[in-house]
Amino acid sequence: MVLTQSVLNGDRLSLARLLTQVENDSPEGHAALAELFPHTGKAHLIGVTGAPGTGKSSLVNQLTLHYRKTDKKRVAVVAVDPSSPFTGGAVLGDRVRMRDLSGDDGVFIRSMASRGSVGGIAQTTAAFTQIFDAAGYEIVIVETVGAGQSEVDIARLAHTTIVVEAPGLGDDIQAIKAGILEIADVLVINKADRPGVEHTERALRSTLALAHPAPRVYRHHGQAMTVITPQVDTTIWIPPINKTVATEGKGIADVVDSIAKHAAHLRVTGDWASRDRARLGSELEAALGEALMRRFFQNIQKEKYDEMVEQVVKRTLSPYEAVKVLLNGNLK
Ligand SMILES: Nc1nc2c(ncn2[C@@H]2O[C@H](COP(=O)(O)OP(=O)(O)OP(=O)(O)O)[C@@H](O)[C@H]2O)c(=O)[nH]1
Ligand SMILES: [Mg+2]
Repeated sequence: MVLTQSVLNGDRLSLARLLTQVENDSPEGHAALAELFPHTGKAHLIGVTGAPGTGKSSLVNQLTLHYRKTDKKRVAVVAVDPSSPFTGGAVLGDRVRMRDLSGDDGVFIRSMASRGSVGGIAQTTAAFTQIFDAAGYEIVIVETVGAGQSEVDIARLAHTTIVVEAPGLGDDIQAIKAGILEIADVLVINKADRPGVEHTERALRSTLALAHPAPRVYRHHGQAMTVITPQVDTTIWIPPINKTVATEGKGIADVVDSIAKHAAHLRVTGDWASRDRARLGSELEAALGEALMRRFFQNIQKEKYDEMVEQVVKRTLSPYEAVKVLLNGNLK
């Protein structure tokens, strides 16, 4: 297919066109995706999530600049905005902040508004990352606002998940509640120029300590001595905490370093492969579920289905029993 070939050749216009086709769930988009799929599996997928306004876009901007300048890596960014009912606001803001990167052929930035995708946000995002991967972007960053399920979805999508916190939002407690720390591979406290950084850091550290008991530190003649346990378990990754001022580009190299260390850890432990497997497995499952639903509705008379809904509404059948009838024709 011509489109696939030009995407593989690095043609930006074709890439943009393909992304739109995939977003619209078009047959051409699906066909191109299938052709590109064998070319995927090379990119490092990085998820960036956190509460609104913590500085995710600013951080992504800086990370991208760093990867371009220092590592000469090609970077693609998908900014998912599930909360915004507008297509303007946040997306435009992101574009403005990304202006340092415009005109760079090694960078591709794409925003995705909440209702922009026909096939569902998680699936479209997964497809986008595959297209970028096939097109030769070595780093693919996905930014989402942490809003419940979306951050779990992103964790499933990424090799490395970065959770961004900021002081003074009172969100250190919220984040812990939402279990966001469970999905974090790297923690970033952005806006480290603001008061309350120490408090946020302390809160994060104590939560992390609960999840990953650290080696004990003893005081001996006033000197801190870390007790090195004989068998240090190298298979356990403890999320590092990095402090940044994204607007000034401070602390970015440390975050890049944490990301690289995490990638190395994934490779050594074999978790890179298992994350790939989990991600592709759940993608397959979602596609299968969708196909089965479609097939089911193609093969059932609308009247029969409506009749089942009616019985459930009347409480003569439970939804569970109704499914049995729909699938088997009777309750057995
Ligand atoms: N003081 C300070 N302000 C920052 C820093 N990083 C970002 N900001 C500002 O915080 C605001 C939000 O930054 P964004 O990068 O848009 O944050 P975001 O998390 O992407 O926001 P949403 O995508 O809307 O959730 C902007 O006004 C930034 O200029 C920082 O390190 N220090
Ligand atoms: Mg943003």
